[in-house]
Amino acid sequence: MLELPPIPRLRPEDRAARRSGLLDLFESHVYGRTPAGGHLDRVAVRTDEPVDGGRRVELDVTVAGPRGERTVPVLVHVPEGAPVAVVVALNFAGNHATTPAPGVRIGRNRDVARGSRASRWPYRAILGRGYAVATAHYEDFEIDSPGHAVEGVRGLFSHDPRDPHGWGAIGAWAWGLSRVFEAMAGVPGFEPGAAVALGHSRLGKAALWAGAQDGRFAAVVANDSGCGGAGLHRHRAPGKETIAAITARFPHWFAPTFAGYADREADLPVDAHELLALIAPRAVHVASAVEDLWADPLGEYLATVAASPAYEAFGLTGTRSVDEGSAVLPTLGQRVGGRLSYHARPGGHDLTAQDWELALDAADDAFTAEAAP
Ligand code: GTR
Repeated sequence: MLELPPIPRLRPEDRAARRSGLLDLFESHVYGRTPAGGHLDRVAVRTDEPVDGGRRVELDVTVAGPRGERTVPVLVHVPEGAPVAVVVALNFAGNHATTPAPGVRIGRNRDVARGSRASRWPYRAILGRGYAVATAHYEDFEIDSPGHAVEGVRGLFSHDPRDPHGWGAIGAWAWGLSRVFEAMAGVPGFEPGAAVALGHSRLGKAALWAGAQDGRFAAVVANDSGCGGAGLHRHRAPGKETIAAITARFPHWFAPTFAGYADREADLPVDAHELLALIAPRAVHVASAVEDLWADPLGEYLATVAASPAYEAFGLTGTRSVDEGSAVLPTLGQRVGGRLSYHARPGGHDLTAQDWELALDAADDAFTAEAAP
């Protein structure tokens, strides 16, 4: 029996206090506190050229904190005409890995081939749907291994690795997503419209945490985000990643306190459905791949079911009504729900063209169909 902290039915005047209490719990027990005092410092345009369906723009984005600054290359694709929204998404291997285009500058991963991850970045299709997309290599914000906190974004602030509530790399990547969004104002002649934070896997965790903290993201897409993302910690399933497993391999992702919940999932004061609820009434789309047992697809779906009351309180729909929120996955390849939605597709851990298509359907619905409250 899955016992979760309930989503209370609140009077509108009590929502702000509940929201800040929940944010505080996620900061203290999961991701750590994002320090104040950082900002986007400046944006320089390096290249701006036409591509099939729009333009490709490369930016140098300089972010700063009290102890210094760093410059991150950002690759932007802009559609023809006014975009519906801009999708802000970090990538794993470098901007040049997202496209075979010869002009895109090679990043820190010199041995990664141009376009080697292009299947995850169907730019032509995204532009065709009227969306802009901005990406940066996640390790340009924060190196993804323990002991490197001084080299990345966290090093721009005073960072004490012994602080039990200090922020981890997921917090730094989430911070980076907000700065990339702000940098879009530096793209000549571009009005971004709404913003969507999107991420796959560990970067899906970061997208959710960015959306929970930054209300300027009108929608969040978390693809195969699993443990520490949309997956319910309290859901038991064979082969899934647990708090013990994730904090042993990736201690640098979270606040040090989080590891204390290894094998004590029921004691964690929050669970993933409350992370989704923090984003309500803004749109959330959770995506799973049915063979990706490590990310626990059913635990991700059940998080959306459990978070649905937070949307229903605004007169919006989640996924609870789907088959009365039964404990089986909805039909593969179909998006279910409303402002909070879900899909599972066949296959394994990946970000595919089908994932993008269904995610952009969710964004289309959020920006056009269900009127904003
Ligand atoms: C795995 C990790 C997952 C997920 C994934 C990824 O090794 O255990 O939590 O984040 O990496 O980012 O691809």
